[in-house]
This record gives sequence, structure tokens and C-alpha cells, in this order.
Amino acid sequence: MKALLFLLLSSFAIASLRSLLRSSTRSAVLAVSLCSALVSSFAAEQRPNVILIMVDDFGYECVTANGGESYQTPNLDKLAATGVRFENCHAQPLCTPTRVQLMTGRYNVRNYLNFGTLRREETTFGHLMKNAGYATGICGKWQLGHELDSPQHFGFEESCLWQQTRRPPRYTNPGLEYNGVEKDFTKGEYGPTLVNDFALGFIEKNKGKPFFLYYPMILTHNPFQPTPDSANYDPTISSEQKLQNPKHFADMTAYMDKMVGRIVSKLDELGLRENTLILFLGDNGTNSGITSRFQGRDYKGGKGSTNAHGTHVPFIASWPAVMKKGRVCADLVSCADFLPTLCAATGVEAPAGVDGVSFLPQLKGETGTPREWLYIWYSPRQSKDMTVREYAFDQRFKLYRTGQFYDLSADEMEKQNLASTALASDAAAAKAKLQGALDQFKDARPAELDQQFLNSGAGKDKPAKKGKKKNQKKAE
Ligand SMILES: [Ca+2]
Repeated sequence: MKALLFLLLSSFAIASLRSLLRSSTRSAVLAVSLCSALVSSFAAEQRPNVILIMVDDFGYECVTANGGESYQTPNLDKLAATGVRFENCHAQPLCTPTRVQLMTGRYNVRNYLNFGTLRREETTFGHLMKNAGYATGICGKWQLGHELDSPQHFGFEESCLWQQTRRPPRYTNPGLEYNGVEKDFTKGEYGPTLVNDFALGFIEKNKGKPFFLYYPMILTHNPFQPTPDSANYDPTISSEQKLQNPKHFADMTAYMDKMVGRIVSKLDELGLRENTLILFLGDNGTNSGITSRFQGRDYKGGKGSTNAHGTHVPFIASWPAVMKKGRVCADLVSCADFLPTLCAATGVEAPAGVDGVSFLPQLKGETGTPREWLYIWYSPRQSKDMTVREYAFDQRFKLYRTGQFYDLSADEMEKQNLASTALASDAAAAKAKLQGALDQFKDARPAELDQQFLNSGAGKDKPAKKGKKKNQKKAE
């Protein structure tokens, strides 16, 4: 209906322009100005809302619609049924590497410094959306800089975050930061519900104008503790050490799914669902302590690993006004591709130097420009270890910078290195293609970033302080 009105207004503007050309009267000039303003304001109104949901440590195998058999994800399945389910989206193997790449649209080789840091110089999708007039908000997990203004500095007007200025418990009786102000909860509240409440409030508050909500969820990361829907939820605990058991991962997955359902229901309630682009993905593979049933077999979580169990994540997109329902797309998608896609969907110009490729055409059911390969430069730098793992791959083959070459269709866990094997023509062609991809990034690493890391002291070994630092675990 709105699109039809837009077309009518546009036609009226053109008719007025014709009238101007014929008469050159002042009234025609006024009519054109008025119509241009109307069309322009209408076009602005048509811009979609965007909600980008990212779940922590949640691999492809966990979603029922993907073939997962261990958990119930009815809301995600419904989201997939109303949009597109992607079969080949890969994140980085760990939190910060993915978040930096997702938020900047650039490969880690270019701008990654160390674990827990997003360089203050970087431009994020928060900046881009805010500068385009969007109301911007972020809620969930931060872990990208301790400054009080950190989320606002990166373009988010409003924030509700865990692990911004400190590291309290995240689940039962959590500590959060609201726009940089610390708030501790003590009455049995559950962190993921509080964050979801903030998200619903943000949507409600901004229902009259385009908004961008980035929602990097706290769930389903360990500690694997009971949720309020678990039989053994204990509202009195205030430690992440209590009641831990991997069996709670199923409850946490169900709760995460429920939180997604609440977002969709709020959009329905406000009449915003049609023109809201919802994007849902995982930030890296599932925790290695979790083995799930997936497509008839056991599938062990591989967070931190460079094989598919570390990087293959669920990705579901829904935008009813624009997308055909219930499709499945096998195209390769990188977490670097979200920023340029957001730009394309909202009419914002993507900054120069972005590595991602927009998948907006695929959302619309068009062919687009599917990637021929994905590229990963991975060096998490949680300690002084500066080992770099660098590789390119497609749906079937994978080539590391070191020369290791694998046929993923027969060797998912990368046990049979084919580097010294005579290759069939298709494998040889794929290897040449992947080598070409790697060659593009041969000199892409700025030496000053490595030097900055070394100079910062973050790369030095620190003696472990037992007890005091027991909550300062790595591998978030
Ligand atoms: Ca993670």
C-alpha cells in the first residue's frame, strides 16, 4: 500500500515537472518542490528497521530448521519459514574476531588488534546507521572496550550491556551497564530477560522512525546455568560458578529462542514486522563441551577451531515486505558481509575499503554476486601468542596459507591433507582459485598493528593470580 502511494506521489511529481516545462509558472515550481519534499520524506519513511541478532557460541547444528535434533527452536524455525535460511554462513572461530569483522565489514587481517578490543579508530555499522538518521541501540554482550562511552563512541545512541566496564555475573542476578551506568540486580532477575526488555523498550520507543538495533545476545555462552524456565532455577545465586551443568544448554537454547519470539511478537504488535529486516546469526561454533545430534549424527561443538565446527553458524533473515518466504540459500556468506548488506538495504553508502559483499539480492530471491570463496585471517591474541591461521575455502575445498589442502565434502575435520596428493581436475581448479584468493591478502596486514599489540603489553605473559582472577577466563 505504501509502495503504491509512493509510486503515485512520484507520478504526480513527474506530471508537475511536465507542467513546469510547459508553463514555467511559479505555481508549477511550488508544486514540484512540494512533491519532491513529499516523495523524499516518503522514501525516508520507507526505509526498513533493522534488527541484527547474534547469539554467543551457537553453531549451525543447534537450529531445528537446519537439521538439529537436540533442541527446540520454534521461533527460529518460524523466522526461517518467513524468510531465508542460509546454509553456508561462516563467522570467525571466536567472539572478538567475529564482532570486529561483523561491525566493521573488514577482515581481521586489516584491523584486528587483540582479544576484547575494537580499535577506537574503526567505523562501525552503528556509525553508519546513526549518520543516516537511524535511531541506534545495542544490547547484550559488549567486551570491546571498557570506556564509559564505548558503545556510544561506536555509534549506538542507547546501550544495555554486560561486560562493558566490568565483569559481574551475566545470568542470575547480573550486573549490566545502561548507557554506561552500572546497575546490579539482586532479586533473582535473569540477565537475558533484562536485555530483552531493553530491546522491546527500544523498539517501542522508536516505532515511529527507522531504527537499527544490534542485539549480540548473552546466551548461549557458558556457564551453563538454569534459566527461569528450568525446574531448578535458583533466584538466590549470584555466582557464575553455581549450578553449572552442560545439560542446561538445552534450556538456554530454548530461552534464547523464546527471546527471539518476543522480539517478533513486539514487531507484530506494533505493526512493524513487514518492513523490519531481521538478521539472526551465531558468533562462532558451539562450546566444545556440548555435543548435539545433527542430521542423524553426533556433532561436537568446535568453538575456537578453524574447522567448520568452529565457524559454521546459523544465519536466518526475514523481511516480509521485500523477501519471498521460506527459501534456502547455499551461497557462501561471511560475517564481513552484514555491514555492506545493511548499507544496501537502508540506502546508505558503504565506506571505502570494506571487504564484505552485500547479500541483499539473495534476500530478495535474486542471483546477486555470490562469493566464490570465503577468507579467514584468525589470530585471537588472548595471550602473547601471535600465531596466525589464514585460509580460504568454498563449499567443498579449503586451502591454508601453509599449503594444507582439504576436501571438506569427504573430510570435514580436516584429517587428510591433500597438499602432496595428485589432484583431480576439479580439486586442482579449486586449489588454484583459493590460492588466488589468498594471494590478494599477502601483504594486507599493517605492520603497525602487530607492533601496537606488542607495545601495549597485552602480548606479554602475565603470572596467573589464583583466586583473584578466577572470573577473568579467556575464550569468551
Ligand atoms: Ca562467542
